[in-house]
Amino acid sequence: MPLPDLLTAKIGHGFDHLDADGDGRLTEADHVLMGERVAKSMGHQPGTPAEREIIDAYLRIWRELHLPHVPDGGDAISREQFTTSTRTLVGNPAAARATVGAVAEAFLAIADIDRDGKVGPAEFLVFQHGHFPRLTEAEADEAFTHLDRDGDGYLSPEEFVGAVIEFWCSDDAEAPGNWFMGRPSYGT
Ligand SMILES: [Ca+2]
Ligand SMILES: [Ca+2]
Repeated sequence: MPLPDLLTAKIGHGFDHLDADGDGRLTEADHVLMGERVAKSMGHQPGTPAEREIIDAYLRIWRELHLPHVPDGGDAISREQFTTSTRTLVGNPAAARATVGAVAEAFLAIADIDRDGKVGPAEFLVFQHGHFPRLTEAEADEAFTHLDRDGDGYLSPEEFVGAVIEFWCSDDAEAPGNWFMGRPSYGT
C-alpha cells in the first residue's frame, strides 16, 4: 500500500484522537469521553456541575455540528467517511470555515478557561492534555510557539481557529496549524 499523502495521514491521525473510545467510529460516546477527559484535565471532579458543563459542550459539538452531516440519518461517522468528507474542504475556505471553523470556535470556548478571549500556554496545555494524554508539557509548549504566529504569548481567536482549520484542511507541509496536535510526524 502506498504511503498516504500528508493531509490524509493528518486527518487519520486527528480522527484517531477524536475517536476517544477507539472503536473506529466517531459517535456521541466519544464526545462524552472527550468531555470527561478535558474536565479531568481542568481539575473538575466527576459528577460535579463543572464537569457536566464541559461534557455538555462536547455533546453540543456532536449533536449540532457533526450529527447533521452523518449520512442516512445514522449515529456514527466511520474513519473513511470522516476522511473523505474532510478532504472535500481543501481549497474551499468558506466551507472549511463554516464547518471546521464552527467546531474550532466551540473548542476555543472550552479551552479559554478564564474567558479573556484568548488561550494562554497553561490553558493550551490543559486542553490538549485532556485530548492527548501522552502529550508532555514540553511538546505542548513547542506546539504553542508554532501556533502563536505573532509571538505575543497567547493564541488569539484567529490563531486558534485558523490553526484548527489548517490542521484539518491544509495540504501544506509547512502550515503552522499542522502543530495543533503536537509535533507533526505524519507519513515518516
Ligand atoms: Ca468511537
Ligand atoms: Ca484565556
